[in-house]
Amino acid sequence: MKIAKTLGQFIIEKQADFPYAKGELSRLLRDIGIAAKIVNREVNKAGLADILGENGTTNIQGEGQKKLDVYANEQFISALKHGGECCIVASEENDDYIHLDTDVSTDAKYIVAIDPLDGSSNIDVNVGIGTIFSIYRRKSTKGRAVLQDVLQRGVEQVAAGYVIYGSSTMLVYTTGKGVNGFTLDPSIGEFCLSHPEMKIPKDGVIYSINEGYYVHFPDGVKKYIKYCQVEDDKTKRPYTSRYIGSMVADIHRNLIKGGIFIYPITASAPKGKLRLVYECNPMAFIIEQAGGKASNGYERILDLEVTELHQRSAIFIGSENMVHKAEEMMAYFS
Ligand code: AHM
Ligand code: MG
Repeated sequence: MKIAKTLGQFIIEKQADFPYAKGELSRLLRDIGIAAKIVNREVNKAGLADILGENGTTNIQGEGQKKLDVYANEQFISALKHGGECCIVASEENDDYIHLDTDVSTDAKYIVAIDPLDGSSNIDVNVGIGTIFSIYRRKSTKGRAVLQDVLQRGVEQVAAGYVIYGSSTMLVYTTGKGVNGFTLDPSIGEFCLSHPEMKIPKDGVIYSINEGYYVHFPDGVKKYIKYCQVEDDKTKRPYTSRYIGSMVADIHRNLIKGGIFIYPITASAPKGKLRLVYECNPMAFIIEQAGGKASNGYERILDLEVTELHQRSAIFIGSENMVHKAEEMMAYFS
């Protein structure tokens, strides 16, 4: 039997792609992989351990935190702290960013933004959830890193990835040279290369959007949904609708099969629901690297200016031609 390359082996092999690399980014990615395995262990036994349900706390956006949200947040932060390559971690679960370096140790070069457990509403019902991470190099050159080091545009990311805890657990990441996917082999406890050089089809037949909010959508989105539902042999319409309610799982499926995921602005979320720093930028980087497209309906996600840690954005992401079509309809009503 051929033995697949492990994530650790792959990361080291790819280190040579970076002229400035001294191994820090590789170590950082490795640390995230280790934390993902620990979180996976807890997610998998969630029904057995006393870890389901509410934690009794809320995050900055006023959303109730689940015990697993809090657990995953602690695991990733602690892995990054021990690793020593990350000077600041910004998490969707924390009000403010956290310094991992000290006044006397300011050598760490990387900033990590993380959504430790995305798709929280699916935790208690055994449906796929995920982790999303994004890595930047710090820009400031003196002293400790500052907020501006975190508020970089998505186009500045040096790496991004997600972990999907589903029927099997996968880690998918990019360092700007394509996208590779690794499946956790529980028998050896290693992520093994299973999906090399992932490419999203240019066209797809899946659209993913919470249609329950239809009445609150902008006209361009309503028009696009109607377009998806009209019969047309040439474009294989009507498309099929699939919405899990876990961004990672919805986008992962569309990455493999072709499709579009939309979370637009709505009447109740006038700036969109999803967070630019923790969710939209990393997923946009991955999908673009796989040959797809990501926009807020009008502009490329990765070019958007970032002014706040917990900034929200609308997102249209997936197969290039599908996102392009949706943008055309958004432009029609603007
Ligand atoms: P979370 O980070 O609190 O889990 O929220 C993000 C999730 C996404 O994974 C998903 O696409 C979206 O929220 C679902 O929201 P809705 O229930 O409004 O459709
Ligand atoms: Mg999230």
